[in-house]
Amino acid sequence: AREPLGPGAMLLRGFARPHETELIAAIEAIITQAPFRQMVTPGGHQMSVAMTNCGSFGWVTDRSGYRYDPVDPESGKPWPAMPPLFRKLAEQAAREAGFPGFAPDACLINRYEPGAKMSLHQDRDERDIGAPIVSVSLGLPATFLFGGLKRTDKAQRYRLLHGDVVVWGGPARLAFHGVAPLADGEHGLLGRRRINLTFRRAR
Ligand code: MD5
Ligand code: FE
Repeated sequence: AREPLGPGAMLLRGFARPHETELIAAIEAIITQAPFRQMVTPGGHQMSVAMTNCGSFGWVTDRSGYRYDPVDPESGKPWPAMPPLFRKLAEQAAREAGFPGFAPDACLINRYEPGAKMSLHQDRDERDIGAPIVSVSLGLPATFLFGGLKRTDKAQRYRLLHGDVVVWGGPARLAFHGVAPLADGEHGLLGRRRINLTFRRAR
């Protein structure tokens, strides 16, 4: 089912569910190569969300700033390749939402444990702001905050569940957004965690 959340933002409820087992197996393979880590912001704060990446580029932050890096700074090696299933799923979801031809070159993998959150921010480190971002939610449910183009615009709250996919493009591409502190719970496949994949065209 397609559910518009606002201009340019389309929720595809359960779109990833048929692929849950393969997605989780692929994530497990990625994290043996590039483990989750809690990165530090340029301001010196450790993020509560743990992150890793796959694909040609990975999003990283440290004291020197945010960037897309072809190399994992922890290992000095390229990020694990993006599994073909990831690429296909992101391309299909983008197409359903009106963005045909989406070719992600970066996949940021976020891991939320109970209490982890992501403060309101914009995603503006990608070169082509015309390309959408596709996000895939797995595991525990989250309360997603979807604001406007100004930080002070009132945010709408949406519950994102295991298997939900959201395509953020057009006017939503630069909207402020965040994730409320994760409530504790137990998910049948992922335990006490939420994992979010975000597919991006970085370069
Ligand atoms: C998450 N991650 O649930 C979210 C999903 C991030 C991040 O925000 O930067 O890693 S991506 C949500 C998103 C992306 C681009 C635009 C908008 C939302 N939006 O307009 O609300 O871990
Ligand atoms: Fe974001």
